[in-house]
Amino acid sequence: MGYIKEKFKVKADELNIEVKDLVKNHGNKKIEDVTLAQVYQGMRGITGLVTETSLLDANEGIRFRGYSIPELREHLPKAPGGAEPLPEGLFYLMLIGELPTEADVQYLSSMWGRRSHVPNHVFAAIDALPITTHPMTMFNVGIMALQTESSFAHEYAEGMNKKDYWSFTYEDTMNLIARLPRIAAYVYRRKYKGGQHIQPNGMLDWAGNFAHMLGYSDEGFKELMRLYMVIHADHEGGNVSAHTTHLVGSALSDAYLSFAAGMNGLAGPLHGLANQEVIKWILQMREELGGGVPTKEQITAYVQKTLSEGKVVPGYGHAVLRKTDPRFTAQMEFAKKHLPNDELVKIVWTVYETVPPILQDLGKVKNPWPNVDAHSGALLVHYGMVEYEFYTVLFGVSRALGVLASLCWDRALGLSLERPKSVTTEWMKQFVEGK
Ligand code: NMX
Ligand code: MLT
Repeated sequence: MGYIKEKFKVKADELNIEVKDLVKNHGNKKIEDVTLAQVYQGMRGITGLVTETSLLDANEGIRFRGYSIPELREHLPKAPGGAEPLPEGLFYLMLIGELPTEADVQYLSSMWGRRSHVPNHVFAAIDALPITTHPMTMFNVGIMALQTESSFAHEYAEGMNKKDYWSFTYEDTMNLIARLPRIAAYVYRRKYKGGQHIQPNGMLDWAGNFAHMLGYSDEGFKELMRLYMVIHADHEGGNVSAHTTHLVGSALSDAYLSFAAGMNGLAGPLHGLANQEVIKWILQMREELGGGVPTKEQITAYVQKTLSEGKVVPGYGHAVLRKTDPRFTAQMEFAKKHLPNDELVKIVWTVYETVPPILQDLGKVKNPWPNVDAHSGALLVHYGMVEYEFYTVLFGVSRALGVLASLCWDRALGLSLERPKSVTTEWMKQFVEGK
């Protein structure tokens, strides 16, 4: 057993004792009341899940094991000569609950490098799809094809003891994270680069190697990938991709099946697909207005048109956040440092100055501020990645870090099958009438 796995087991044993004690001694404590509106409106605000890896504050944004994004950028180990945090370090933090050392990060980099082999039938499954297939569908077909490699599914079929669930979930997690960049890069190069694939470079870190396999040698793009993979990794447990992975995992579906389910949620336009929608919206606006950086007045008119057509303004609003997303701010800081004169970036910033008051004036939008997806496309286009339908795949590779670290915790804590109660509207009507 590797030392990170041993360390995880020690942490999990400790927390298991605390959780058993909490449930035994405080299990009847009421957390909050649930209203009828919450049941109809996406269960917003109902505390119904435990996720160890991160916690969201509506006004401050995400903290990973207590660390904000600016703190992560300061404290997590960097690549040689780099300034952005390595995602390996964030994964370690989310899994173990402590900041990693340089050695921990190197251990993970080389472990994921060693485990990154993808069997040929996965590529064959992707190749069987028409080239017009959306990259998220290709990505997910690749993940599903890779499920043949699940140690958890194999051991379960052999009659695994429930005490070992965590161990094989851990193995699946490490193998899947190691292989995802290869699958994602394969999808990208197949769809957009004539199938000219690039072999991995075992000397690079996980995100640097991903950038390399995508075909980007620019150090700036590698740095962007490191930051991108860190900031998209986790957003506590209730978001669609995290919650879905957790829910499907609660049926003891293995990490491959659970993560693929989460990725199908990420592919929705109100969730991860919003990153492609943002750049599509901006490019269409720029084209309609004849090029250049539009004025605030022009943007206002374009936003009004979008709203009048019954569409949302992509990249703005959030189910939980009530301020500018710190993930947007981190990308803005990256842009100020590396590409302050980029035209698309300037448009993103002018949209940021223009959209919030318009949404606020609608009187119904609870959060008029930008989310993570409002900025990412402009950065990617700058480095030459213009194929915006691919953007959600990048989000997905990153999201694996958080939701799979959480899945390890789910199995280590022996969390139950998730099965909330549902009722009919007839039941609701009778309840309201006091019957
Ligand atoms: N543009 C226009 N209308 C909006 C927007 C927006 N950006 N955000 C919210 N609204 C509307 C929303 O459609 C709803 O209208 P109605 O009552 O007519 O159905 C009303 O405002 C109230 O919605 P909220 O309670 O503020 O938002 P909710 O929690 O339901 O939804 C989002 C959150 C994120 C789905 C919503 O803000 C949205 O559709 N934003 C645009 C899509 C987007 O950027 N999604 C990415 C989220 C981050 N991620 O990566 O997952
Ligand atoms: C996310 O990163 O998952 C999104 O911001 C959506 C959410 O938190 O609900």
